[in-house]
Amino acid sequence: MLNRRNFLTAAVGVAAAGGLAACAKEDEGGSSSSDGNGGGKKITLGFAQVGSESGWRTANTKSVKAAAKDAGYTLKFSDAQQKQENQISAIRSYIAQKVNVIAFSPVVVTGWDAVLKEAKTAKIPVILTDRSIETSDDSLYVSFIGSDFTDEGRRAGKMLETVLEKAGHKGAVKIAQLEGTTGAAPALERAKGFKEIMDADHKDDWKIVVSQTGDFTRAGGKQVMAAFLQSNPDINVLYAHNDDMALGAIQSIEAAGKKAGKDILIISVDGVKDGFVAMSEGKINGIVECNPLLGPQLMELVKKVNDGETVERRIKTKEGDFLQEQAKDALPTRKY
Ligand code: GZL
Repeated sequence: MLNRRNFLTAAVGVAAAGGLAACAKEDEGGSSSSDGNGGGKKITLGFAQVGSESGWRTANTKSVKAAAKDAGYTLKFSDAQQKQENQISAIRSYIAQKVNVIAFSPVVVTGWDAVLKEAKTAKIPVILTDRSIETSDDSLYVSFIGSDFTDEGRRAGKMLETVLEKAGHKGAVKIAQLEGTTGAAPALERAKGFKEIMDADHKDDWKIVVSQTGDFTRAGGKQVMAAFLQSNPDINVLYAHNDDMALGAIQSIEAAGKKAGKDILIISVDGVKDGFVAMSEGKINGIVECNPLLGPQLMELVKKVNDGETVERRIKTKEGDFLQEQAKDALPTRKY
C-alpha cells in the first residue's frame, strides 16, 4: 500500500430538524429486535440508492442494509437503476411515508433542489452518502459522508507516474480515459483531479487522446474501449474511473491482441475484489481505493440527526492506494 490516508472530518455543526416517524410498505432492509432508539420510537430510514451498476455499488448496498439491520432501524430501500427521476420519486415516497431521515447517493450533481425543498418543508432531514450535489441552498442536506473524488483523481495521476517509471516507459504517454456516469460527482471530480496532476507536472509528455463515459459498467467499459482501440490503436495508458469499466476494457484490449497491464498500462479506482484479482494477474497496474462500506458510519449519523444533535457537515472516508505487487497479499483481507 503506498500510503494509508486518514481524512479528518471537517466539523461544521448543523442542527438537524427532527422528523416524524411512520411505517409503510417498501423494500425494507429488515430490522432486528432492538428499536435502535434507546427504547424510543423505532427509527425509519428511507434510502434511495443509485442502482446496481458495479461491484462497488453492490458492496455499498450490502453495507447500508446490514448496518441498518444491526442498528435496529426500519429501512425503506429503493434501487433507481441509475435514473434520477426514479431517485426523486423514491424520495417523494419517503416524504409521503413520513420517514424519520432520508439518505441517498445522488446519481448526478444537479436537479435536486425541488425535491429536497419538499423534504425540508416536511421537516425530514436529508443525508448525502457517497456522492454530493451542486446546490446554492446548504440547508437542503445536513451532512455528506463519502470520498474525496478529486483527491482520488490526483492519487490516480501520482500512481500513473510510479507505474510508468516501473514499466520503464519512454516517450509520449497517450492516455484513454473511461469516464464514469455523465454528470456524476465521481466522474467530474476524478477527471478534475487527474487533470490537475497532468497540468502541473506533465504538460509536455502526457496527453488524454480520447475520453468518453462508460457509465461505470463493465459493458460500457468493454464497448467504449473497443471503439477507443479502433480510433487510437497507439494508446499506452488507460485511466478508468472504476474497476468495472477497467475489467470490461480488458476484454476489448485482449480481443485486440494486446496485453492489458503491459501494452496498455491501467490505472483504476474502487478496489473491488475482481479488480484486485485482475491486478494480481498483472492486468491492472494500480488501483486507487474508494471505500463503499459506509453503512456503519451512516447509521451513527442517522441516530444523531434523528436526535437533533449537531453533526459534521462533511465526513470523508478512509482509503488506500494499491500497486500490483501489493495485490496478492491484500486479496485475502479485502472486505468487498
Ligand atoms: C464512488 C461511486 C462510484 C464508484 C462506481 O463513490 O459513486 O459509483 O466508483 C460506482 O463503481 O458505480
